[in-house]
Amino acid sequence: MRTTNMNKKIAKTQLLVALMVAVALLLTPAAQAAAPGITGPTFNLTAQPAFITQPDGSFVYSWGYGCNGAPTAFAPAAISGGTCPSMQVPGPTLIVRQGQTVTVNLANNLPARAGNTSILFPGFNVTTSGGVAGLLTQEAVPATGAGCVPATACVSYTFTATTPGTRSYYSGTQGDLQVEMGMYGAIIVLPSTVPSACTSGVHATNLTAKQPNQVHAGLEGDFRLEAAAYNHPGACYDREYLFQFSEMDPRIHREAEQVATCVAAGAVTCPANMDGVATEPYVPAFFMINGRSMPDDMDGNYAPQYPHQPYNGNPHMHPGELVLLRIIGQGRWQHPFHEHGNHVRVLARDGNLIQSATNPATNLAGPLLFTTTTTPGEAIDGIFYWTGKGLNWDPYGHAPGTTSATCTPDSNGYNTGAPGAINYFEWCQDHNKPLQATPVGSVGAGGPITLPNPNIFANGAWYGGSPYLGPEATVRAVGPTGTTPPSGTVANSPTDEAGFAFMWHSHNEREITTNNIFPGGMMMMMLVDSREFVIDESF
Ligand SMILES: [Cu+2]
Repeated sequence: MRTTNMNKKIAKTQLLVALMVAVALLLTPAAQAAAPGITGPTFNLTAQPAFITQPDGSFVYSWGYGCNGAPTAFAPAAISGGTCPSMQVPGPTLIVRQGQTVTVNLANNLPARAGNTSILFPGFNVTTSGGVAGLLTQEAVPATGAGCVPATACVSYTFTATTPGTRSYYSGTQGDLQVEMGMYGAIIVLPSTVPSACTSGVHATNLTAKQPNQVHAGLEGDFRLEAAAYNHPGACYDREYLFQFSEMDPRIHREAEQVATCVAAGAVTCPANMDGVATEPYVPAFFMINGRSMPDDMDGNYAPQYPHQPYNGNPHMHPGELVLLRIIGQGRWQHPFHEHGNHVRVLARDGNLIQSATNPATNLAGPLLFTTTTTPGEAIDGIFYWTGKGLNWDPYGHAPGTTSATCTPDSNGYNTGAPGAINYFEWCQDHNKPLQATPVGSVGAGGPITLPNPNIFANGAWYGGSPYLGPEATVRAVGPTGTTPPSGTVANSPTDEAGFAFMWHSHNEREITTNNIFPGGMMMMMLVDSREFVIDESF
């Protein structure tokens, strides 16, 4: 991995240069993420067709679950403007509390030739009512009218949310076709009890207490669903994201559309069902995270341009925070998802917290993963952590010599003595070290990178011209003349994002394409923002 730096507003489509590169960027604060969904414990869902879009301009005929009427509520509460359309891919994220009795009522509004449909909830003891018997569970027959007409067009699934964690749900009927068509989603069970260690100090649910500095007080919302993923002190977290991996073969979708819309005329007869739609050979062309491909996944949740793909994939964090990743393999293939910047510490698989055999109350035993596997049907909860330790340069470039940027190392080397400090959790050994090796007029020892000569390097849209990041980058930039910034240095506004980004992507690089065009597919950017930047995921 090499590093470069960029200090300018960039368009999402320009991010693509960043393959295998950790980049520092400056974005307008316009990207929400979190793990949004709907709350129950009763959910009224419908299965319907619609077209989803891909960044190459394709409209892909798909089937998905959606809300049958308005949901009870949206979560997290800090995100407003939630939508739950009658068809979406992935299906609505169902958010419930451990111990609740969950009921999911499903109406089958798929095309008649799609036949029956159903939902499986692996990991739960499900009782069913209504519908007709199917191979794996009770199924709903195609509706012929509004509501449950016939009555067997609706089916109900009821179960107790016995244990917390992230799990998938998906069609239990003709799964090779229906899951491919988009019939999957996630269920998140929040723990009934949260350890006190997860709601105090740096993990306080009161963000004013958690981040009391002058910029954040009262400004930065809490976008978590809960303060801990499990009732265990090792499961605290500060932010959370849900990523569902899947892939699509457009040939299958095209054939299903042809069957669904076929009109018999004269000698032309139509297939009675989807049995003739071959699901092999399987040649996927779209590789999606939460139903979207890069760069669409970097637009906001509920962005109006994706009426049937409401969820994005665009993680954010401040240094030192614990980021909960909820990852599900929803497709047929396994996608090695690589979180650049650090390994991911696995908390649980399929809602099973991995605890130490000898000291389970305090110690967890999940592995550190270089790539998080996305085994089809499997869900992982894991913690991602990043501080900037060991970079050998100061990724935030706070104003030198000011009291706000004093870095006093704790026993681990981090500036944690004053949670209100703007550079809380900075790695003090690199404090004030510029990115650039021995730059003229810079403060402190030089960093690891030799930047291009400012006289030949075009400063501007991609590179601000300063060897520093952060709000002080411009004023700290000093050119060869000793006092003035390099020609063309682009000023940073203190309120602009000037963070550090890691490309997170499938390590099967065939999968970071969209319909064979690079870049695209399973790719996103983890944006690490120093704390002067308010991460606002509410719009
Ligand atoms: Cu990589």
